[in-house]
Amino acid sequence: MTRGRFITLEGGEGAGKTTQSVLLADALTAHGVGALRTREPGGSPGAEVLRGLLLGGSIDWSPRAETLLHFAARAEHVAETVDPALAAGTWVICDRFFDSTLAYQGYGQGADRSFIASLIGLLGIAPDLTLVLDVPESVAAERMRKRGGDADRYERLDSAFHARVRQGFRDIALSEPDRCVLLDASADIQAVHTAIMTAVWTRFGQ
Ligand code: Z5A
Repeated sequence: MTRGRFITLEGGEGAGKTTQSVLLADALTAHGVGALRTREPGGSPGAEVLRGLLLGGSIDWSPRAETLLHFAARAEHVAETVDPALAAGTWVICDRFFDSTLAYQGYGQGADRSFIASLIGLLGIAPDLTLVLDVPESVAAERMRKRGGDADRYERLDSAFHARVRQGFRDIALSEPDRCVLLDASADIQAVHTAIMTAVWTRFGQ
C-alpha cells in the first residue's frame, strides 16, 4: 500500500482555506485519488473537545499553555485520523496544522517560537505540501463581514494581531520553500483553485 499524501492549507481567517479544501478534495476524487478532509483544532473526537476549550471558552490561556493545548489536540488528531488515513493510502487535506501554532501563538501571541519549533520536531509528522493562502486583511475582513456569524476568541483579536499572524505565515512560506507554496488568495475562487491544482500536480505529478 502506497502511503497517502499529506496536504495542509494555512492562512489567516477568511483566506478561503475551507472553500479551497472542498474544491481540492473534489478534484482529487474526480482524479481517482481517495481524499479525506479534516481540520485543526479538531478532526477527531478528543481534539474536537479541546477545540471547544480553545475557541469557545472564556479562559484567557497563557501563550505557552495555549500552544500545548493546540499540540495536545494535534497529537490526538494525528493518532486517530491523519496517520490511519495516510497508512491506508488516502490523501489527507487538512485545514490548518502546526504552521498555525507558529503564526498565531508564536507571531501573534508572543509564545516562544523555539519552544514551538521543538514541539514541531517532536510531533513526528510534517505535511508533504503546505498551501499558504495569503490575503490582505481588508479583503479577509470583507469576506468575514459578508459571511456573518459570531466571532470566536481569535477572530475578536485586533488588526495588529492579525497583521503579525499574516507576516508569520509569509515568513514560514519563504523559509521552507521545499514544503510551502505561497499563493495570492485574493483572486476569485476558481483562480485560486487553479493555482492550487498547479501547485499540487507540480509537487506530486499527475
Ligand atoms: N488556531 C490557532 O490559534 N492555533 C493553531 O494551532 C490552530 C488554530 C490550528 C480556528 O478557526 C482558529 O484557531 C483560527 C486560528 C486558531 N482562528 N482564527 N482567526 P476556524 O477553524 O473556526 O476558522 P478559520 O480556520 O479561521 O477559517 P475561516 O474563518 O472559516 O476562514 P477560511 O476557511 O480561510 O475561509 P472560508 O470559510 O473558505 O471563506 C470565508 C468566506 O469567504 C466564505 O463566505 C467564502 O465563500 C468566501 N470566500 C472564500 N474564498 C473566496 C474568494 N477567493 N473570493 C471571494 N470570497 C471568497
